[in-house]
Amino acid sequence: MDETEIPEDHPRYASLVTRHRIEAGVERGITSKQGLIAQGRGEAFDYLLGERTLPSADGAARAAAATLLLAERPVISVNGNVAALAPGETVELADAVDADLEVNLFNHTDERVRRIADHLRDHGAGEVKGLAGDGEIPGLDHARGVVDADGIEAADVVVVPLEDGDRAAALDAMGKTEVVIDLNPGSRSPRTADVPIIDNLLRAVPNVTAHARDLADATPAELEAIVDGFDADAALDAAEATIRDGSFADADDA
Ligand code: PTJ
Repeated sequence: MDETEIPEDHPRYASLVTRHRIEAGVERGITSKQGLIAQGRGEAFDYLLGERTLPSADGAARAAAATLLLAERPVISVNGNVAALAPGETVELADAVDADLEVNLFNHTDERVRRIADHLRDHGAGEVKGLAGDGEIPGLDHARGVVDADGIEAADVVVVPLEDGDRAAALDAMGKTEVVIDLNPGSRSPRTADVPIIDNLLRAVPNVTAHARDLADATPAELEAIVDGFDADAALDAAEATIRDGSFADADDA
């Protein structure tokens, strides 16, 4: 079934569209087969969170927007799942905060990097980094540590949606400020992040863009106040409490 054939009134419409996009990503050589498994894990957490943006995740998205607007060299890291699920939205976020886009893969192949870069360009991206591979994240084996010297290696702020825990820790050790988007509040990467956004990247990416547009005229002092007022541990705790309380069943109250 084509994405357009999924009836919009189907109770699991958003989930079916998401699955279809990941499946299509695998078929096009953009998403890895492991991406299907990651998607399944994500869906389970999304269900437990009520498939909505928690107020705490919205606060994190605003802090992420402020962090990106204050950054000197922000980079958004794109993997096979991000490229399949939200290519246009990711390009829009990069435009809104003047960030570079870099393809950075957990299961690296040059072919997949090229395909993802082309896919982002088809969705309006200008330059896409990740093809040079002339930099490194120290402390990781070669394939996992390959980045561009003028991209992630030189960045001050990195957005890493769906990042693996080891790489999140290695980026942290390099002194990067990290914005992580991940539906699992117990995962190591959001726990390492300066700004963990516990939300589906399909909702989180456009939400950060909306906050960035809203904050476009804010002064550096106003942006810094938003960053300083954000409490990463409280945001993680709020998501975890939602899952533990089973309050996802009351999603309409959010
Ligand atoms: O394209 P590559 O080679 O870079 O590989 C990308 C994946 C995602 C396959 C790779 O990084 C991987 O194996 O990731 P993990 O270790 O399975 O972690 C994926 C995390 O993302 C899990 O914590 C999921 O809950 C979460 N996740 C999955 N889908 C979404 C999500 N978080 C937010 N939005 C989603 N749509």
